[in-house]
Amino acid sequence: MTVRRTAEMPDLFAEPIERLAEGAMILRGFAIDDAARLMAAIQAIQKAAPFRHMVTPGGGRMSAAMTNCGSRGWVTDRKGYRYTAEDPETGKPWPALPPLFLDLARRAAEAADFPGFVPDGCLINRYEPGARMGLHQDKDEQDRTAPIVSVSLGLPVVFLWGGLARRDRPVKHTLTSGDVAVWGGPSRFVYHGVAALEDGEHPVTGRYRYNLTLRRAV
Ligand code: MD6
Ligand code: FE
Repeated sequence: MTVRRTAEMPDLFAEPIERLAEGAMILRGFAIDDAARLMAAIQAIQKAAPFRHMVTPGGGRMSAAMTNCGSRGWVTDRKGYRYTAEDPETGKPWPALPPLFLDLARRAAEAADFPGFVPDGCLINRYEPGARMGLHQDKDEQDRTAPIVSVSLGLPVVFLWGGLARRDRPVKHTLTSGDVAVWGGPSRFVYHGVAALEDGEHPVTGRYRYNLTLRRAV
């Protein structure tokens, strides 16, 4: 049984919650018990919608490989960033959101005080050693009220948590397998990124780190 912090029953056995800012927090270890099942779901998704290195509008190749599941998937190419209902590589709809993803997203959002979160898409990032993600805002979603729930699996990484202006100097937080970050409200458009992945070997993911970001795109 997993015991979590509630108002009535404080935190003796709960995983710690680390506040980043108003509306933003890291739920340490929240998805630990789901890690192996999440990994199995990613393997099934990538058979239908393989990981690929997308290109930014500026022509750069992203070092993280990406795929999606859900009724909307985030893509980038020379034409820009957007959400699509079909995988441009296969022409088919993105694979469905597994019930486990929906349930985890709802539970994590609720623990972070965003009840009733129902994502319609999940971007899956796969990092190999050396891959990184530069500072960015997630702002291609039509629904600006919903939070984003972000699940880390596999090798640890240094997460960069900035501010609402690009020039704000980021604070570093290490994210390890099973950590779940949730942010919304006044923090929804904070700049963030991840530093280059260090080499290593993880029992669940091997030489990779995966990150699932569950969103409400439309
Ligand atoms: C990553 N995460 O952790 C990249 N975006 O690999 C993100 O870009 C992200 O963690 C929006 C909300 C949460 C995130
Ligand atoms: Fe992001």
